[in-house]
Amino acid sequence: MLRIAVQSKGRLYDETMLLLEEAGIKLNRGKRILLLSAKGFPVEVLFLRDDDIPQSVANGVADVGIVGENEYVEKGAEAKLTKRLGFSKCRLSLAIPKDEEYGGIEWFEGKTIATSYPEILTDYLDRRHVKANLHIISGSVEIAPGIGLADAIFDLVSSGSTLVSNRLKEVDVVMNSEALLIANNELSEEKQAILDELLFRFEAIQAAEGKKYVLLNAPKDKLNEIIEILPGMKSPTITPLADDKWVSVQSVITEQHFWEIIGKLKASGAEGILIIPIEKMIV
Ligand code: PRT
Ligand code: ZN
Repeated sequence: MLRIAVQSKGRLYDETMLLLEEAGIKLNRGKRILLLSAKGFPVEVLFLRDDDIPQSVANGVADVGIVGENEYVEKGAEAKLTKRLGFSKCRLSLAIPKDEEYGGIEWFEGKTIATSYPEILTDYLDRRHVKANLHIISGSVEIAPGIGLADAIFDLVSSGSTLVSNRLKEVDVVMNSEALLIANNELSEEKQAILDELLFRFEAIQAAEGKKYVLLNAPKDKLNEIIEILPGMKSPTITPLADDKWVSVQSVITEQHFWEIIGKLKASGAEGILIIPIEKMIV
């Protein structure tokens, strides 16, 4: 049995649960809200505050955990970074009042900075030989300058709109963050085997992300031109049709270049183009 710690509610919750579900981990909804076992896979899920996940994994209360990189680095917990999961992306940045002139990191010398990430910030300022006072608060950091509690803030930013509405501007990105899968340093062989299977499933899900399966009919005399347009996994599958002047072509395309590719295919004489979502991809 592998115990996975996940955030009980908040910004990581939805995508974490979706990822687990796509990996075939269906939870037995029971009365015990803190700990749920999965159906058909030897995993149980422990719901915690994100702040507690790195430590729980380090001390073995949980075997693995899904947590933001910001929390993992801040807590300095002795747990292995096993996989970057690519969601809940944000950055930890220094921000100052919008009308201040900013010439560089020296601006912060002697200033008071409000933050919930004192470890990461202290380390960053020390390396740049800047001495500042930290005001440690756990929520609503962005209002601190406006109410005179601090000169600046060091906090998570994603769209930047919270900064704008508090008349602040981002002046230095200290680190980027995304959700991580972290693991205890001393997993038993049995737990490691379950984790390996889980990683295999996560990779299949990630590989399929942003990819579509395309099926189309191509006139044989245009086949080479059409194959050139389709960047398949290896090469496209080609099957004959009842009309021997035509063939069916199947391949995988990325969403990024989707409309561009479809436009070129049509212009090259492809017909009956079908686009199908891909759920998992084992490469
Ligand atoms: O209750 P618990 O302790 O579990 O949750 P929490 O309140 O500490 O964390 P939560 O749910 O807010 O965030 C969980 C994780 O999501 C964070 O640790 C980050 O790894 C990640 N994440 C991604 C974010 C953001 N984006 C984000 N934008 N966490 C917080 N924010 C906040 C930020 O602090 C600021 O207040 O959103 C605001 C900024 O957003 P923008 O879009 O206006 O820039
Ligand atoms: Zn938290």
